[in-house]
Amino acid sequence: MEKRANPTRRRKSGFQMRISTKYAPRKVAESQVRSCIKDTSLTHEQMLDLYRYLKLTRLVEERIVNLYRQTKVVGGVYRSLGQEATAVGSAYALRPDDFITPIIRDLGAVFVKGIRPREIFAQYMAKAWGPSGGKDLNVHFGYMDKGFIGPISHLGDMIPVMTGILLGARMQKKDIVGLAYIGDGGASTGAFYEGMNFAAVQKLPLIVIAEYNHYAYSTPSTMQMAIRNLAERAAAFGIPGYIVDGNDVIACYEVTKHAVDYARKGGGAVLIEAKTYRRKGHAEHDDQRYVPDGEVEYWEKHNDPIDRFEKFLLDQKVATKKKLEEITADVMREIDEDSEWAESSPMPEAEGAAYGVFDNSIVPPAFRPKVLES
Ligand SMILES: Cc1ncc(C[n+]2csc(CCOP(=O)(O)OP(=O)(O)O)c2C)c(N)n1
Ligand SMILES: [Mg+2]
Repeated sequence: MEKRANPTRRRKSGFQMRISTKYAPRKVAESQVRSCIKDTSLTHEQMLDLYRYLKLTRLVEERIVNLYRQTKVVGGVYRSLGQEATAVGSAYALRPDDFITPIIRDLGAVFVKGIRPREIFAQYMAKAWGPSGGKDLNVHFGYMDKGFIGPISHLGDMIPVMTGILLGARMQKKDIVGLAYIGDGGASTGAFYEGMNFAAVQKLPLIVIAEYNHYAYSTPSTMQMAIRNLAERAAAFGIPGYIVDGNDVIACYEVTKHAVDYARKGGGAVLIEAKTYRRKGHAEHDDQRYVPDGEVEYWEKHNDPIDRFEKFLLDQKVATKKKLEEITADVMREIDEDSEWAESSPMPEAEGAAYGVFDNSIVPPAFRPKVLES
């Protein structure tokens, strides 16, 4: 008689067993003030470094909003308010030669990668000295030498791009890991599935951070997906999935570090879902009228990633209040200096638009003589 596998056993070796909730958000009573996980390999110095990045992200974004209201910013302003810990904690787990590709809510990861506030201000104001020389906005720029791959707007497409980079790196015998970010909306695209699947089959060292921040534009995640957790999709690719508390910077670091070590050792791709919340609208122009009353305020009061980390640092005696204030003052000094630098920098020359976009032998006719001369 044909032997049939025990269905219970089969389920155990399937996706249920491969999703780890070790770093997932824990339920706490409303009266309890949340902190961060204590089980960490981070040194005190590294923790203060993380704190600096969190404050830098929040305060740079606040300054950009300020500049936007003065009509000095070109295009929209996208905030990561309330979800800064996801980007900062995860990117901090990488080596400098590893690659990242952020989405719009990951300014914190961009800073961890070594990009300076002045570059972000100049980019938002479309200045000539900005990284894309006024050709594109916000985080849409890249530096290959820093392992920073600028995203294009098309959701999902950076997953197969990063997969390709990692395949190329393997062929060149380079030992790098790639970290790609995706939103709950972006994770519904075909490109996401194709990229993840290829990375899984090839056992490429791809770490994907899927940010469950409750909205894609005005669409709540419950109308975006029929499953509860994005991490469950790991089962479809045969890779490990993790759920992490995206507002706990230490948990975000630890889970990513774990995934990075696994991927670098040849384990292959990993999907990490960060549970967080987008406290602002899609962009500054969005008044969030689709958000239920009190929801934003709830997250602000009970689950702010910076408040939580400050509580952790003080409770664990990693720093005094004075030390944290000093770090913040230092960050503000840098922001003042850098935003002034960007504001006083020039706008691009019109003909610069012809360079660095297309093959210069086929530039638009109006610019052709000048470009061919040079
Ligand atoms: C393929 C594709 N479809 C639609 C859009 C328009 N769009 C830009 S951002 C966005 C919402 C993204 O939501 P999510 O992926 O959850 O990221 P979040 O903004 O929440 O960080 C949409 C629909 C796009 N850029 N690309
Ligand atoms: Mg989203």
